[in-house]
Amino acid sequence: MFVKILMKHGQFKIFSQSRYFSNRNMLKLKDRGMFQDIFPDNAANVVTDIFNSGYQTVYAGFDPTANSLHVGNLLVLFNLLHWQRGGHKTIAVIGGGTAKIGDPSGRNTEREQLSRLSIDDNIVGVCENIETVFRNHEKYLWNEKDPLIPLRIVNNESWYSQMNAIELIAGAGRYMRMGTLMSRTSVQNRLQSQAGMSFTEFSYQLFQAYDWLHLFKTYGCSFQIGGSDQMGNIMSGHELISKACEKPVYGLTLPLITTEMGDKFGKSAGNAVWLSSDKTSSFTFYQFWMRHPDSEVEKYLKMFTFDSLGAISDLMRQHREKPELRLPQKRLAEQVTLLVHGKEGLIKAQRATRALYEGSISALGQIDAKDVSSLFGGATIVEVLPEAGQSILELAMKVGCFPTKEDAVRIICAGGFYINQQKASNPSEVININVHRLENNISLLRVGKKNYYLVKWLS
Ligand code: YSA
Repeated sequence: MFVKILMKHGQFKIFSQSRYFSNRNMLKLKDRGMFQDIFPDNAANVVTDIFNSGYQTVYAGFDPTANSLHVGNLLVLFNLLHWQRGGHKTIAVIGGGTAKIGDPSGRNTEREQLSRLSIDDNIVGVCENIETVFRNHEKYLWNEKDPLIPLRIVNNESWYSQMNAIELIAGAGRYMRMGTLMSRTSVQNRLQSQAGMSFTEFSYQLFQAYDWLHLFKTYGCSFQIGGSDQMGNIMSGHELISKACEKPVYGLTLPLITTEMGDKFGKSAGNAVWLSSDKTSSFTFYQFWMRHPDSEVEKYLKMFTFDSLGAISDLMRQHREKPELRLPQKRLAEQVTLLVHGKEGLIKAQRATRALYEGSISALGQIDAKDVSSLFGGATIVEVLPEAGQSILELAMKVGCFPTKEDAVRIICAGGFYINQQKASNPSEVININVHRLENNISLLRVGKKNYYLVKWLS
């Protein structure tokens, strides 16, 4: 069997379907811990046959409630990437319309209404995250010759802005039963809480259900994926399409990523690790993955890398022999950072790691002065003119490392002062600009364990 794919230059290329769709049964992702539930409950066997019969179209939605996605959302993007790698068509819905309504799922209070301006700003950031992840995946992590079917990104405001309220309520609304809508966990939790629920948030399910109907009619989209908090909304979409079109559709939910304490990662929980480097630097992002404990790292390698399960268990075997090398943590941090921040971001993060944790002077010399400052706890940057014969003591006093000369001499002589992470214990030693000035035109001074000062040399 063969499929025709439109290439960038406008011509068709014919692919052998069996080769192109070599791993298209997405239910196999259950072995990676990627799926929690499938809806309807008894659909697993039917769905396997559907996957084997040809490519499918799947979507996941992201409400632009912040100007960046976070690592919880990233699991959903990984899942979409697996579908793309399996030769399926993928759609990301940006909820420019639904962000104005506010999804009550997993929240115990009403969302604050977002302004038009901040939603627009957030859409730009979220689209950029998604595009970057898909671009980096194709560039660095897709090693097959066959091209991937590009992700389609749509904003649900594009159909709601063409529609009037009567059309939605009198059309789709008629298929939805109050009893079912009221029974959703997201609704029940809120009705039982003091905060209660506005009609606006109650109506959210109808919008997400209608999105799926729209995508089903427009692109033949029969699958929706989302975190397990999305199950109620996905069930509403299933109900709507089953009644309005009498066609089967399927929902798959993913487990929610939580902290070691079991709290969901996300914006509302206030512990988000963001995908945009403006909000979480590539170094902090890399370190977040490096810090995963041994008990969790295998689970995360399965979810957040494309390494085969065999390669992951080999790595875990090596880890048991030499746990101090932290090989699985390094592999995890490297692969996820490459996907989210690209090669440049990964190099930056690894360089900063060497400079900060391994005391590497050459790595330190390659980091931007501003980045060195934030890396070392926001170290004060002081501009200094190199002067012939300037001693370590004079430099330290100029930069403001010590309140008095007596303190300076005492602490330096006792071995508590460092230049570029090297102990400098002679206060009268003359600064040698060729040695003490690093490639990036800085010197990093340290008093004690963690008081850093950054000298930026003037020329
Ligand atoms: C979905 C479909 C539509 O047609 C329109 C909009 C939406 C968006 C959806 N209602 C929503 O609000 N999603 S979200 O923006 O909060 O999160 C995006 C996705 O990331 C969801 O599938 C959510 O379950 C998932 N997610 C969030 N935190 C997560 C997580 N997944 C795993 N672990 C976490 N910690």
